[in-house]
Amino acid sequence: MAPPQHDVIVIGAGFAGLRALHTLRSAGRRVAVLEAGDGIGGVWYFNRYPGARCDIESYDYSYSFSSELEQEWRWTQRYATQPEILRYIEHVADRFDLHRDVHLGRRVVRAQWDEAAGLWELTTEGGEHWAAAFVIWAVGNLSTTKQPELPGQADFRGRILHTARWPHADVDVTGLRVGVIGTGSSGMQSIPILAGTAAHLTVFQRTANFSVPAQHRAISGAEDAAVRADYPARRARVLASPSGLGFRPRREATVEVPEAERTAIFEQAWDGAGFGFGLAFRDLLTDQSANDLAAEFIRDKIAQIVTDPTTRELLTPRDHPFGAKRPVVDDGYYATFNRDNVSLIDIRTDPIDRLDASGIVLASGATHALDVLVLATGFDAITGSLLRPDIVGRNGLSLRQKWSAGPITYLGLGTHGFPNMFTIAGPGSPGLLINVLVGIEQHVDWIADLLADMDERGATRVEATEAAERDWGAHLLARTEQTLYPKARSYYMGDEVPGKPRVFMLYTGGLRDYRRILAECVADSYAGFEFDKD
Ligand code: N01
Repeated sequence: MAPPQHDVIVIGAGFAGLRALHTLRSAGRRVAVLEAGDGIGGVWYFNRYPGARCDIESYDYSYSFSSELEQEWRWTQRYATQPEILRYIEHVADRFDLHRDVHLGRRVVRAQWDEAAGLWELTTEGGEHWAAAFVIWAVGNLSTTKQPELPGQADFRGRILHTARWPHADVDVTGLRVGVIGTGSSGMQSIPILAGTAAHLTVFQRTANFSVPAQHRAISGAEDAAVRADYPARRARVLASPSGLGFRPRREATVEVPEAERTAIFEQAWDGAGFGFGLAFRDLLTDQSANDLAAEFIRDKIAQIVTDPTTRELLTPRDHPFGAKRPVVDDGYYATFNRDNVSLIDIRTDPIDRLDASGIVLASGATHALDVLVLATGFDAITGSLLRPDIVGRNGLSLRQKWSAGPITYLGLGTHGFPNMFTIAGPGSPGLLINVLVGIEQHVDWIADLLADMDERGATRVEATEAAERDWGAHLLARTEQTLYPKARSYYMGDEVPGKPRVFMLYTGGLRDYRRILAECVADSYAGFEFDKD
């Protein structure tokens, strides 16, 4: 084999992969990014469904590494829409000349560590071979779509669309009968928009979900100027906050706050905080009584909004704590069910049996004629895109084998048996429990520093030790047990895919603690990692 042309291969050209390319290339490394899609942007390239937008404020869901970039980009909305985010990503790629090292249409299907050569050898779906000393998986937590196998799908004469594989050309549902399966963020964001033009919209709901209003608004020139003048302080507030959103939860226990004051705090958060509603108090995800109060507040809101009693009850979440399953930030979701052209079907009590030529047939025999069926059914989350390729480490150990009972990592960055391999914002890290942009930048900078440290040591190989990842696993479990997360069936726990191991896959201790732990690891000469030269 010819000598490799690259020091580092990064898989994925979303926010994480592009940041890794820029940072590592700026440090003088030869980097290539392999991207399965036909364009850059990762989830923001693929998730083009109507209403798709971020639920973290635009300024905070942006790169922080360049003050010039901060000053020259103008966000127009409090929560950026998918097209605006994709334009931003394209701008970054042009601005930092990233395209030349991004190779599109390359789905990596195999990665094999060659112990003698000290290289990762990668194979793409098209049969190309790539090699590099280091490999970084920047494949995202929510990128392998879940397409439920519905019997009779081939018979259906209408169109089937997945929210995360939405066509690039406009989809016009004017005058059509539309069905949506799934009421997570994608479903709840798209339902109000689809209802606006469809002749009839039928929502097939399995689990009622908590949602808080996004309170979208345009960003005025004055607000934008104020943010730009204050960017460093804003970034500092984000880094000091537990979730990377810049919100500091109140210190008091929820139940200790007098009822009238507590309700006023919830009202204020409902009216303005968007996703920050969940951070109104510090203990909403650790104390059941506190959580009950927040959940009841939202149930009351639903009761005030939805007029039909049967629909209202169906939309009211009662089977999990607020926030233990990813809550949604919506724009008019509950009110949409007051429209005459919208109906809600409870597929928990009357499951979907099959599709036939004209639409959905339920177990009871009831039929719903459709022209378009939207699958808002989500993803094989967190580990899906890491276990889809065949990743083979030292001594022929495959990642699928190693993670057969759930992901095992050290700090969410490396895993024993897989030298010179890193994951960004994936399992074992805070991942998507925090502002993932902050998590991504933190990981990329940490890896860049580690590689620089290896240069100084004269080391060429780095690998997490077995003991370190065992301790980290125990720490993850201990932190999770302090929370209400295990009380919900969620994709955090692997519940979204039948047969997936049921373990909580992320670090729940928050951004500040995680940053401290990563800094301590560095200060201790990268304790928990082994090098071929110390
Ligand atoms: O996916 P989901 P999503 N039969 O997994 C249902 C991020 N995101 O694409 O709850 C019937 O949340 C499933 O039902 P149940 C965000 O992190 C962010 O909506 O399993 N129903 C559920 O209702 C989000 O959390 C933004 O009972 C089936 C839904 O489909 C994550 O992406 C926007 C089914 C899936 O919900 C994923 O969101 C969009 C089946 N076989 C997404 N399988 C923003 O930034 C699944 N369901 C705002």
